[in-house]
Amino acid sequence: MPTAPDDLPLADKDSEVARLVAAEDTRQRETIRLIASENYASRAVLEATGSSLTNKYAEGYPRKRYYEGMEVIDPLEELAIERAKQLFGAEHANVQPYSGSPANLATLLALCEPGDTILGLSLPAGGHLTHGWKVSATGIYYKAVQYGVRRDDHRIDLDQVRDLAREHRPKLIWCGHSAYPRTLDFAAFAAIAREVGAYLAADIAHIAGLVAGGVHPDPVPHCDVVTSTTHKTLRGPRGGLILCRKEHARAIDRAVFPGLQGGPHNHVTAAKAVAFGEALRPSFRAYAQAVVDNARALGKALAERGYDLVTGGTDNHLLLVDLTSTGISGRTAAKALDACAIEANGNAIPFDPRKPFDPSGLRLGLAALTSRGLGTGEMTRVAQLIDRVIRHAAERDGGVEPAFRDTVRAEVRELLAPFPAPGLGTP
Ligand code: DSN
Repeated sequence: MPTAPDDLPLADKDSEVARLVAAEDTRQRETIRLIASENYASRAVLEATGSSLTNKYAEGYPRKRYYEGMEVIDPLEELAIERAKQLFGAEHANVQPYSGSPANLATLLALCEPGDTILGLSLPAGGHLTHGWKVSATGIYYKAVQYGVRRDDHRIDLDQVRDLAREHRPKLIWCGHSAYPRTLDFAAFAAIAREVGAYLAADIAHIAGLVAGGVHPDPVPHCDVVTSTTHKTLRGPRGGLILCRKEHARAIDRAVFPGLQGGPHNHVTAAKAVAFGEALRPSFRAYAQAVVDNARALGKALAERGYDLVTGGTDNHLLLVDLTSTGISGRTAAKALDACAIEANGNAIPFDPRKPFDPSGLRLGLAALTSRGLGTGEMTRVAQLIDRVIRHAAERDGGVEPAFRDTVRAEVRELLAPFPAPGLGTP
C-alpha cells in the first residue's frame, strides 16, 4: 500500500521518542509493578488506543453530534455504552470522561450548585483529591466537609459520616477511595444519604475491576451516580466512566459535554469498549478473585516479616504498609525499591505524623502483577524482595548499594521471566 509522504514508523521518524517509548516498555516488563492505580492493558486495548480514531472530532453524543462523518464513531460509542451498562448493571452510562477527576467534577456539575455542601472521605484517610480536598476544584467551588477513619482500627467511621451528614445536610455524599484496603458498605452509605436527602455518589476508580468481577460489593443499586477510571483494576485504557440512574442521565450527559469537556477521545472510547468486552468474559471473574487473593497473600507474607498493615490486612487489591517501625519513610522506601526494579508509592497512613510528600506508609497494589499471571505462590518471593530492600535501605539511611541493587534487579527479572507482560511480552 502506498504511504503518504513522510509517513514513517516512529522509530524512523523520531528516534528520540521511539527510544523513550521502548525504554518504558522495557521498564514495565522488567519491574515488579505494585502501584495500586496501575495495571497492564491488553494488546487489544493498546491497539485500539493507537488507532485512527484519534483523528476524529465527535462533540455531542451518538446520533446528536456537531460534526459529520460519524458512521463509525456513533456505533462504536453505543457499543461502549451498552457494554458498560451490561457489565455494571447500570441504567445509564457516559463513556466520555477523560479520566476519573473530570468524571467526579462532572458529577458535581450535574447534581450540585457551586457553594453547595458535599461530604467525602478526606485525602489523608485514604480519600481522593476530588472528594472535596481543599486544593482541588471540588474543595474550592463546593463547601466540602470531610469524614475520616476511626483512630483505633483505621476503618471508615460510619457513625461519623452519619453525624456529619445530619449536622451539615450535604447535597451529595461521596464514598470511594484511593488508599483504603477494605470493602465499602454502600447500603449503609445509602441509608445515611436517604436520611438527610443527599445524593450518593460512589467513586470506584480503584475497585471497578473487583466490582465488575463480583468480588467487591456492588455500588450500582445503592447510588445515584457511580464514577470510575477505566485503567486501574478494570485493565482498560487511561480514561473515565460515569454510570447513573436514568433520572440523572440528562444532567450527567450535559455536565460532561458541553459542561466540562469538548470532543470525546474516540480512540480511548474504542479501547474502553474492548476492556468492557474483556471484563464481561467469565475469565475476568477469576482475574478479579486472583487480584484479591494475591493482595491477601502478599499482606500475610509481609505481616509474617513484621510489617504493620493498616487495618491489619486487606479485602481488595491494595495494602497500606505502615513503615514507622522500620525507621524509614514511605518515600525513602519507595525510592529504594524503585532503584531495585520494584515500583510502589509512598503514601500517607491515617493520622500520619509525617508530611504527605514524605509520608509514613507504602501503598502496594496487586492488579498489575496479577495481569501477568503471578499467583499466591509468587507472593512470598515478592514479600522477601520488598523486605530485603527495605531492611538494606533502613540500615543505610535510605541508600542502596549498587551491587545490592544489581543483584535484586536480576532476581526481579528472573522472577518475572515466566510471566509475560500483557501487550509487552517477556523480559
Ligand atoms: N492517582 C491515582 C492513584 O494513584 O490512586 C488516583 O487518582
